[in-house]
Amino acid sequence: MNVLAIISFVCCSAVLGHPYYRDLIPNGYGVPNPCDGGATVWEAVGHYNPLHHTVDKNPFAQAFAAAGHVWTVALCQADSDGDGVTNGAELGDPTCVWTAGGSPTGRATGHPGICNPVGSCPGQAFTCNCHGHNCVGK
Ligand SMILES: [Ca+2]
Repeated sequence: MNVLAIISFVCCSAVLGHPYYRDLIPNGYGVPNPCDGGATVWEAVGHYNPLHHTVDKNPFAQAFAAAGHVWTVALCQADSDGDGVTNGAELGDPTCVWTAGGSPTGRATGHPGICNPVGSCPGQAFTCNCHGHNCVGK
């Protein structure tokens, strides 16, 4: 019985692993979807598909991983998607003071991994309405 409980725990922890990351960035559950003007939330923040954890990770996911999955001042001050707005400003932590479990000073107004307006960054060939792999031109 204990073995079954352990297997169940390992199984479900792995499944929930990515949503857990949303707890580690400010306003992780309120990142606006740049493809619909923020009418919906971009759930898979680190990915190019708003709803699914595809293999195509956006530049913010890569920077977040490089920071050890910790919201650091350097990560906050960086502009991972290259749209001229820092990750912190986009996620509602413009002064980079947020820590996990705390309340952000503002709300998320942009996506840190998807250039806004979409398509305006030379280094990112992402297009909206891509639901699957290869959402960006390589
Ligand atoms: Ca940015």
